[in-house]
Amino acid sequence: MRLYDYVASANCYEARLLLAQLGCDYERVPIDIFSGDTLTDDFAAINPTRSTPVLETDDGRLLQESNAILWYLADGSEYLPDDPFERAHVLKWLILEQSDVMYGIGGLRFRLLTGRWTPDEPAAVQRRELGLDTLGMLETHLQDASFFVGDRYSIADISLYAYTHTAPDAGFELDDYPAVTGVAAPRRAAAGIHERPRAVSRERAGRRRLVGLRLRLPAEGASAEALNPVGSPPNFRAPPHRTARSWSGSRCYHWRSDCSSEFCTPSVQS
Ligand SMILES: N[C@@H](CCC(=O)N[C@@H](CS)C(=O)NCC(=O)O)C(=O)O
Repeated sequence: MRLYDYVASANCYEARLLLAQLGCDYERVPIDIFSGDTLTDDFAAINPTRSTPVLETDDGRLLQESNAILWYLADGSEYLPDDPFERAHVLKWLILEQSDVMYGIGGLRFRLLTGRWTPDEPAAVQRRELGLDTLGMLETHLQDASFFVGDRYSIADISLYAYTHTAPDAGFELDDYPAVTGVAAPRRAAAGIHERPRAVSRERAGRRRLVGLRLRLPAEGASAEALNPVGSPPNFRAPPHRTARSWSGSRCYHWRSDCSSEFCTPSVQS
């Protein structure tokens, strides 16, 4: 298997995390979205929406979208329930991850870290409100539950963990969400889940304080190194703004390199 992967993307991190927890061998193909790697014709053939992650199976089939990748990899494993109702709830959380967590936290994080927005401009304020509502929603759910679906860790926990754990990068105070941040250590221990490996947190300690989310790895989880956490390439803070064009039918799409899918949405010109 092969994963086309941008290191600072939490969408990609989801896939890396599950691959590590499943113990899958795979080839990681690093994609640098700021160097134009997603803007080439070769990459368009891999993913017409020009975003990462993309999974390539051993027989050469391609699967795009982080949550679709999670679903495919987890099917038949302990990370995706068999029960149809629980599976539907997993799907519900994957949808909310894209609509609310990624939009309200991930997209805001990207724009603030890259200096495209300042925290007080209207668009950022609007995203922040959504992010706060979303963290509140997650907090409310976790006050009565150890996991997002049923009584065990699933891809819903992985998906929601990905951008939620980067929320301090976007200025969110995770201490305000104790159920999300996991002050309930005894419950975590009872559930047989770890805190995030220290080595993972250390990498980011220079930029923000350590957080110990409750959306945790199973006790038998892979090593911190194998988890290959969300990284920050040197040019992450000051990327050049680039555009590229591709033609599809009679429409011209202008693509902009960004770390959020709604930015990958083409602006259509006649
Ligand atoms: N909905 C997509 C979003 C993926 C996405 O936005 N990926 C970003 C990195 S976080 C990307 O590769 N952007 C490439 C670009 O904008 O050129 C998913 O969940 O996989």
